[in-house]
Amino acid sequence: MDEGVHMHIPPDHPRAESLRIRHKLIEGFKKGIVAQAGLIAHGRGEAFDYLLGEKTTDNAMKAMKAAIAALLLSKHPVISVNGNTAALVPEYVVELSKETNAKIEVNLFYRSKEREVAIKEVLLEAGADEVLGVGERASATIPELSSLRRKVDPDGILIADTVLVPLEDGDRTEALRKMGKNVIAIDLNPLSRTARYATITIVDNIVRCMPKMVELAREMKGMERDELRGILDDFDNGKNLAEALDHIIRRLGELSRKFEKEKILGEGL
Ligand code: PTJ
Repeated sequence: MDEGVHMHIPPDHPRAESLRIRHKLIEGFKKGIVAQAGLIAHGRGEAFDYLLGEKTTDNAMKAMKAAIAALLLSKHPVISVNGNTAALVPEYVVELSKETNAKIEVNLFYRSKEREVAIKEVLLEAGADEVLGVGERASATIPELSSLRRKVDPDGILIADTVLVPLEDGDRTEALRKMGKNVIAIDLNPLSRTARYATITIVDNIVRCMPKMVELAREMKGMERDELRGILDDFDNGKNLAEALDHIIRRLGELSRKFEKEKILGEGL
């Protein structure tokens, strides 16, 4: 059965929102936007989101503020877009690019001509004026990177000082850092190589944090450069990742005690 056609999500289903997001990805996959592996990557993200409590944490907010400060202070900020990001939050990618004067570039791990073009189309439909990194435009190369993510636009990621990379693989984050760029990662997995290599890691779901980042950009773009610099200098990614892990540990501890008390485990067996 084609669950895309027959799927009906009851609005009172306790996990309706999560099902709606899955459905967006399945639709994105059918339209040639999302890679097969993108569906699997989403499952890993969901698992970490469960552990986090499916809410934006204080430490994610702190990372978002530092990220917006970095984007606003940069000369050539670029938002890198892959299949999952294009399927889930295309309009917020466009809004964020407008609020921070960042370019938008398609950059794919599983690069194919058809997917590049399909993703560009989604972004143009969402209101983008320009989309870099498609076809002949991806003519420059990130050194020391063997995946197809190495192909970048000479007017975009190649000359960027700051790159926002939602849902990333660790290799490219490392390569971009070696090129002296600031990397802002959005990754629900605080243990990933991406999370550890990035300059700023936002441990949150892209569907929750992208709208918040647009709001923050609107609030912060009137700030003095010194104030923005202060926010960025105060941010410590190692400390922030540790806080994300501590949040999960604390939460699981509380749940464990709750389950024990309520004898939820084994109930009805
Ligand atoms: O579109 P392409 O060709 O560039 O391919 C994209 C994928 C995602 C398939 C590719 O980059 C990949 O394989 O990524 P990884 O190594 O699986 O890493 C994806 C990371 O994103 C994982 O650590 C997930 O926890 C995280 N993730 C998944 N969904 C979300 C997420 N983080 C934030 N928000 C999400 N919705």
